[in-house]
This record gives sequence, C-alpha cells and structure tokens, in this order.
Amino acid sequence: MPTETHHRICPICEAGCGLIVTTDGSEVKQVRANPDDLFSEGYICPKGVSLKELHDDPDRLRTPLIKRNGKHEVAAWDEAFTEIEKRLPPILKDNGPLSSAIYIGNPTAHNFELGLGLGPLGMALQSPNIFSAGSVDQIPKQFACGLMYGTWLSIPVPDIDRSDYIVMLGANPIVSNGSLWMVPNFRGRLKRMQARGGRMVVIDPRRTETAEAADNHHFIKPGTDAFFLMGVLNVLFAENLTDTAYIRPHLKDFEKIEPLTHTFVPETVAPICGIDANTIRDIARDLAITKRAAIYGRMGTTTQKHGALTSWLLEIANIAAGNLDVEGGSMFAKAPAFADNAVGRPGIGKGETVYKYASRVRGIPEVMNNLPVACLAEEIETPGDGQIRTLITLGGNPVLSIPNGDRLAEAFEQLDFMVSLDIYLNETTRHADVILPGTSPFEKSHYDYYLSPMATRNVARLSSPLFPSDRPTEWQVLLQLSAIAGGHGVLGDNALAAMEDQIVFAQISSLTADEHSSIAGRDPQEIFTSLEAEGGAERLTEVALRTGAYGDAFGTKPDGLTYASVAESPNSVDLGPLTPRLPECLRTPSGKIECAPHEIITGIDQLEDHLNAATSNKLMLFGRRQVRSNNSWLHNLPVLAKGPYRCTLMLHPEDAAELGIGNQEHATITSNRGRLEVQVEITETVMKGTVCLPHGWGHDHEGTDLSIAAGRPGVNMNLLADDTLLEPLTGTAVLNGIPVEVAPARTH
Ligand SMILES: Nc1nc2c(c(=O)[nH]1)N[C@H]1C(S)=C(S)[C@@H](COP(=O)(O)OP(=O)(O)OC[C@H]3O[C@@H](n4cnc5c(=O)[nH]c(N)nc54)[C@H](O)[C@@H]3O)O[C@H]1N2
Ligand SMILES: Nc1nc2c(c(=O)[nH]1)N[C@H]1C(S)=C(S)[C@@H](COP(=O)(O)OP(=O)(O)OC[C@H]3O[C@@H](n4cnc5c(=O)[nH]c(N)nc54)[C@H](O)[C@@H]3O)O[C@H]1N2
Ligand code: SF4
Ligand SMILES: [Mo]
Repeated sequence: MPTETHHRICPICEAGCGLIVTTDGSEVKQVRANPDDLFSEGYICPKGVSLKELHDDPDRLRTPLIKRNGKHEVAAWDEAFTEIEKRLPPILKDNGPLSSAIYIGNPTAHNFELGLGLGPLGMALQSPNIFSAGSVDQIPKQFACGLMYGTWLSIPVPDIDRSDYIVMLGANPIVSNGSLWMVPNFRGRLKRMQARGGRMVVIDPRRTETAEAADNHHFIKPGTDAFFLMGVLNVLFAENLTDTAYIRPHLKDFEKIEPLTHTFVPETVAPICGIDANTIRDIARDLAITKRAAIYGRMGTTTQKHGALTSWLLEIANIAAGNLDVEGGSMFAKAPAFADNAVGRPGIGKGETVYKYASRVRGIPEVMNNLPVACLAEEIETPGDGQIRTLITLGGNPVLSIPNGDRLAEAFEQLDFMVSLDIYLNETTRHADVILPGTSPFEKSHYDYYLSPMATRNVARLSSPLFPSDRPTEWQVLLQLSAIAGGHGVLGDNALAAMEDQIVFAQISSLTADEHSSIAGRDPQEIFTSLEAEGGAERLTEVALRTGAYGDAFGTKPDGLTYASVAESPNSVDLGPLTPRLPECLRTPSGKIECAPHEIITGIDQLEDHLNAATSNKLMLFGRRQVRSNNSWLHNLPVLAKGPYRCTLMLHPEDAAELGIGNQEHATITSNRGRLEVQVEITETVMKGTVCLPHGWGHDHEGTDLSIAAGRPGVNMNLLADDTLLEPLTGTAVLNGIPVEVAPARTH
C-alpha cells in the first residue's frame, strides 16, 4: 500500500493543533505537526503524537459491553440497544423523567457528535438532572461572562499576538495549552511577545512551567485571587487610572463598581493573598498604562472558593483598565459557526438567566442548565420523589474527576440502570450496565464547535474521517438512545436516517423563519437538498457554517465559506486577527455590558466574611496538570505513561523540614474527607504553606480494563476534596485550596 498523508485537527485539547497523519492502508504510521497550519503554526504536544497509540490501543473499546452477573461481556450493537430498550423505558415510565440523569464529560467539548447529539437526548429524557464536568471546571467564568455579555460563550481572550502585557492568574498554558482560550503554540506566541518587548506576569501558588517562561511570577495563596483583583481595582479607581471613555456607551452600572472596592486597599488585601501592596499597585498601573494589555484567569481562579467573583473581577479589571475589546487587549473572537454572539440580531438579545431550578436534595440552583456534579451522589442515594435511578454518562470519568469519587462509585451501584458512551472500561464505566464505544479520533469528523468562540485568531477548520468505521457514529448512538428513551424503540437504519433528516430540517427551518438569519425567508427544502456534507453532525455544522458570520448563506454570498471549502483547506481557513466587536457582539437585553449583575453583586459579602474569618494554619492543597496526561485518561498509552513517577505531592522545603519528611519519602495527606499515602517531591516551586498534587490518577479499581494505567495507578487527589464545599454562586466544586494535614507515613 502506498503511504498517504492527511491533514487533521487534534481533538484532545483546546489548542486544536493541525496534524499530519501518515497512513499505510488501514494503519496509522505516524502523527506529527502540520508545519503549515495557519493557526497552530507547526506546534504539537506529546498527546497529539500519542493519537496513533490511542487509535491502536488494544484496551480501547471497539464493541459494546453488557454487564452480566457482575462482569462486562462483549455484545453486538443490536444486542446492546435491545438491552437498553428492555431496561430503560420501563424505569422512566414508572418513575418519570426526574428519575433519569446525564453526566457530560470533558471530551464532549471536543467532539461535535457528542455535543450536537446531546440536544435530542435531552429532549427525549426531559430531565433537569444534567450534570457535567463544567461544575468541576469552567462554569464560574461562563456564569460571569454570560451574565455580563449575554451568551455563555461570549468569553474574551487575551490578544496575545498583539499584546504587550499579560497578567495570568491560575492558568498554566505551557502545559495545558490554554483553556477557554484556543491558543496553540503558546510558548512560541509568548516568545514573540517578549521579543517585541512585551511582558507576562504569572500569579500562581506554584512557579509553573508558564511562570518559568514568563517575565515575573508572584506566589498567591490558593483561593484569594478575588482579594488581589479587588486590590488592583482599588488602585485603578484611587489613582484615576481607569480608561473607559471609549467603552462607556456600552457599559451599564459601571459606576456601581468603585464603591465596592473601597475596603480593599492593597495593604488590606496583601496579607490575605500573599502578594505585597507595591506589587499590586505596580500591576494595576501597568495594566492601565500599557496600551495593549490584558488580564486572564482560568482553572485556578474558577475551581476555588470565590470562583465566580474572581471571574467577574477579571472582566471588570479589563474594562476598568481600558483593555476590553481593544487590539492587544482582551478581545472577543468571531467564530464561523455555533456562535450565538456572531449571528442573529446584533447588539441585543435575550441574555442568559440562571437559578431556574435547583437540585432536589441540597437545593443548589442550576447554572447553564447544569446541576453541580458534587450533588450527583446524594441525588442517587436519597430516597423520595425524583430520586435518580438511571444515568447516562457521555465521555466522562466522574469517579476520578469529582470530589469524593468513592462515594459516587458506591452510589452508581445503587442505580437501576446505567449506560456509558465511552472508549474505555474505566473507573466510571465499570459501573455501567451497558457501555457503548465511541469511535477513534481517526474514524470521525472533527469541528471545534464549542471552542472556536474563544480562539486567539479567527479561524475555520474541519477534519473528515481518516478511516471508515463499520460502527455507528456517536451522533447515531445518541439518536438511538433518544429514540429508546422517547419510547420509540430501537430504530432501523431508515428510521434513524429519517430522524436525522428531521433534526437537520428543523434546524434549517428555524433559520429560514428567523428574520435576522442570512437565509431568512428562503425555502428550507431547497436548502436541505443542497447540503454537501454527509452525516447528521456534519450537516448541522454545514448549516451553522454557511449561515454563520463568514458563510456563503447558501449561495447569496458566493465568496463565503461552504462546508467543502473549509474541509478542503488542509492548513485551516484563516479569517484574520481578532477585531473590536462592541457593541455588535452583545446579546444582553439592555444591549450593554451588565457590569453589576445582581446574582454576582449579592456575593460580595463572601469577601467580607473571608476578611473576618480566622486564618487556618493548615496546609492548602491545590492541583496541577501534566504534559503527558489529560485529566483521568490517556494514562493507558505507553508513549505518555513512560518516564518518572509523576503523581507526587509537591512540598516546600521549609514545610518538609518542619514536618520531618525527606524528598521521595512517603507521607500521608489527610483532609476532612479522606486520607492518601503519597510520594513527596520537595521543591521550592510551590509556595510555602501549600502542597500540590495532580488530578486524574487512582487507577487501582477492580473491574477496569486499563492494563498500562493500572501498572502505575497513582492516587486520586479528589478523594481529599470535599463534596459539600462548593463555590456559592455556581455550585462549582472547590478543588484548589483544600485544607489538609501532611505527616510522615509510617510504612514505606
Ligand atoms: N482535583 C481536580 N479535579 C479535577 C480537575 C482539577 O484540575 N483538579 N479538573 C477538572 C476538569 S477541568 C475537568 S474537564 C474534569 C474532567 O472530568 P471528566 O470529563 O469526567 O473526566 P475525563 O478524565 O476527561 O474523562 C474523559 C472520559 O471520556 C472518555 N473519552 C475520551 N475520548 C472519548 C470519545 O471520543 N468519545 C467518548 N464517548 N468518550 C471518550 C475517556 O475514556 C474518559 O472516560 O476533571 C475535573 N477534575
Ligand atoms: N497536559 C494537559 N493539558 C490539559 C489538561 C490536562 O489534564 N493535561 N486538561 C485540559 C482541561 S480539561 C482544562 S480545563 C485545561 C485547564 O487549563 P488551565 O486553566 O491552564 O489549568 P491548569 O494547568 O490546571 O492551571 C491551573 C493553575 O492554577 C494554579 N492555581 C491553583 N489554585 C490557584 C489559586 O487559588 N489562584 C491562582 N492564581 N492559581 C491557582 C495551579 O497552580 C495551576 O498552575 O487544561 C486542558 N489541557
Ligand atoms: S496541544 Fe497537544 S493535545 Fe492539545 S491539540 Fe495540540 S497536539 Fe493535541
Ligand atoms: Mo476541563
């Protein structure tokens, strides 16, 4: 067979790197960077290279599994669907929609089949019990941005390619490759910024890989960023450094902010956050004086005590310093598809609302139609009306990803029925009665449907499947599940195709009926028959692209993007640098930026309470990510699993001396929830008074099939996280800033 080369997009993380995949017949020979990709600039990380091993991994599921007498057995697809049809609908019928739940895992954000298929499944189940990895991740930032700018994905990102000064809190893009910010080749982009005289400051309880590459680093006590940011705002107002004239017509309630900052003078917040008052002043001044500057925060700022306030304060700091929506500042991308802020009526909209309903047991309100996943176990355990009896997981491993996962694992055993759509038999899916395997990344199309609105440059790119698959696509699996849950039984091929057509047609019809759409008033049938793409998710993407901000509007804008024009552009379609978008990108009912949403302002008391609380002398645990890992998975690929043991507890030398623990010795770490035995790594890179463990480890559960990962299981740091400790405005779990005690382990 001749060797062939193909251009593809890596679906693993938010960077979306362009890849070149070499194949020989049905075999993947090599995966390397596409040096000509206009967006990722020839960057690739080890996980991209590992896609070959992922594709080849013998442990990756290729057939459905059905659990019989406690053991998972290989099953045919029709057998698996029949089993689901036999068991799921009767439970739904007897107990109503409240008895069902869905857990949506992280890969859903990188897999448009899962993401787009969720709609029909949600409609069929009609359950408010939607849980996702979002509530152990980014929801606080989407909460703040959604309320301020009007859509959940209106999230501005630093315009690093033109910026001269970036302050970064709680993010480590050199390792993570960016989050709520598509920024491939971060290191290269940072170097270019530094070469033109720009500077980056990192604020983090660990001197991270990003901090090493940056110009300055300041340690911060976990969970105290809101104080630092209040200090910055205090200085901006007190020294008259705010620069909002250009943006003023688009701001609502900005005048309400200044009085809120009065208490938080740098000298007051310095001892709380651990950053001295002069540094806070300098950073505030630099943010204001530098023409092209931005402040950005992620994971470490969202999954902590004041995650929502911190996310809001970051936006306010950009607004106050005159850095929002300006070149080199914090800017809104204009995504080519699936961007609610780039289509429809410009400048005004319905906005986003929160707290529409609450969880049954603890009464924690929804945000983004999500209930906090830290509530999932109790919703399964607690008897009464609305007790969850069935669960569908989509590409998620909450047993390792959420606080108190052992409790969740036990709760799963109490379910009447559980289905997992996943590619491994792992810590979560081992509890499922039926596991339905997704395809390999090379067997499906890819479009970054969720992340493009946060790209650092406007770009359109599509990948087609490299190999045909004789298995149903994940989109088709979700339609089948919807049909079964909706009481229609298992659909044959024709019925499934008809359902798919119906969904695509309905989408087109809603656009032709929308006066603000680029195909308003057109004949939906004419548009439907002209579609080029095959497959449901692909056709929905085609509709979104062609009616999107750069689309051909199905013929009326002949120079616009079509599905084929994007799919056939091996190096991406570059749509240019970010451009100022205010007020056009706003979708709030007021048509302005809501600077002081009451859901957020009511939370300010938290900070006063925190100021007055006694300081704890416990060590504070926080997390870290690692280049050769992605949350709880990819630990089964040899190329990533090799190398030194990585699941170590980082401990500052002075704390280690006080505790009498030597490097590489074992220690116990105890929280109010659990105790782990860990290997210690003594390092000055963590702030004194803090300790750091990676998450996603703990592959020592019976009944999984992860032969390589099980060889070096590591420990699950989330067993130390408290499932009752939630960020008060969004219910997001506190994963950073967990009080712990560390002691030498008796056994070695
Ligand atoms: N302590 C602590 N905990 C954390 C974090 C932290 O920083 N610290 N981070 C949090 C964050 S940001 C996140 S996003 C969550 C992640 O939480 P989860 O999404 O629950 O966990 P993942 O480890 O991403 O699990 C991904 C699952 O999807 C499966 N999978 C992979 N690819 C596919 C596919 O193409 N199709 C299907 N169907 N399945 C697939 C994998 O086998 C795996 O089971 O963890 C959170 N937990
Ligand atoms: N290699 C790799 N890449 C990944 C992932 C992975 O697991 N491995 N996961 C992907 C996912 S799902 C996500 S969401 C993104 C996340 O991407 P990032 O947001 O960049 O997340 P992290 O790398 O976890 O960086 C969080 C930083 O916050 C710091 N921190 C902890 N607590 C605090 C605090 O209170 N204040 C401040 N200022 N800092 C704090 C931590 O030390 C850490 O350096 O990464 C994605 N990319
Ligand atoms: S950074 Fe790595 S995992 Fe992320 S998209 Fe690029 S190659 Fe894939
Ligand atoms: Mo995440």
